Amino acid sequence: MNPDLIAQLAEQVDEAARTGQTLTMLTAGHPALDIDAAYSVQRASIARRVARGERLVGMKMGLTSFAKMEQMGVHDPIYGHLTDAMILPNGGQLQLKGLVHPRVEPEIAFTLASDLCGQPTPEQALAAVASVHSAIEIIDSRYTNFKFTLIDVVADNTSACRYVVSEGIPLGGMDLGNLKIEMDVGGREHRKGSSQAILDHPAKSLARLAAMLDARQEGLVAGQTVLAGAATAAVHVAAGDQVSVQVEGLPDVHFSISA
Ligand code: 0L1
Ligand code: MG
Repeated sequence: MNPDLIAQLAEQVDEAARTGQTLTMLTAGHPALDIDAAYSVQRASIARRVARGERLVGMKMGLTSFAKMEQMGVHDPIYGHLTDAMILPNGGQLQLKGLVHPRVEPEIAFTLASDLCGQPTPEQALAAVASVHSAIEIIDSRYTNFKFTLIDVVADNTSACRYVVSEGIPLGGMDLGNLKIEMDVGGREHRKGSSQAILDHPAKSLARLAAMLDARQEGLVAGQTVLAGAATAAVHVAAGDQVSVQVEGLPDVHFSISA
């Protein structure tokens, strides 16, 4: 696809995220956009953030539950980039001003001890992990009414907005395959899930991310954070909400929301 068009679309998604404005789906005006071009738009939008001084600190997996893949009519998860401007400290406060229509998802996150490239097995992927964390991802699609195609959402950095991680613990012999996960949003929404909903096992999600990056001659780097994916459906948030997530065996994570 024409590099000028990639740059123009990257500017559109980046400006929408920066200013909290909604965006018409890119595919409406550019029906020829394919998944490969969508990842190029995503990459170029992250390059704009980096040029403004943000630092790339990790990656996220999206659409990791088979239920959500079925809902979107796809068979593969998607990935996005995390920058330091997206970090919310554990116990911190998220301001709604400047966001479009945020939702929260309970997740498991990894911090990497070593680079992870190529096509690792889930066991090889876990061997690269320094610590595991409970996490909350705040997603905020820039598209009107949170409606998009797979190609649009990939271009929009898979709706990445902010994320919070708990203190990390070393993996040790912990089996992450079927941990109970609970999320409370403002005392009005309580969701329960299992880490198994994350691509069957969070380690499979990490291995899959490495393989997907490898297909674009990219890889994960020591020190990066990886959000492995959501264990339940996303929940809308409102000013005044406290949001907390408990993952069996991991430290808790929480934050509050202000107008
Ligand atoms: O992190 C996620 O699973 C979200 C991926 C993008 C789809 C959405 O915004 O719901
Ligand atoms: Mg997510």
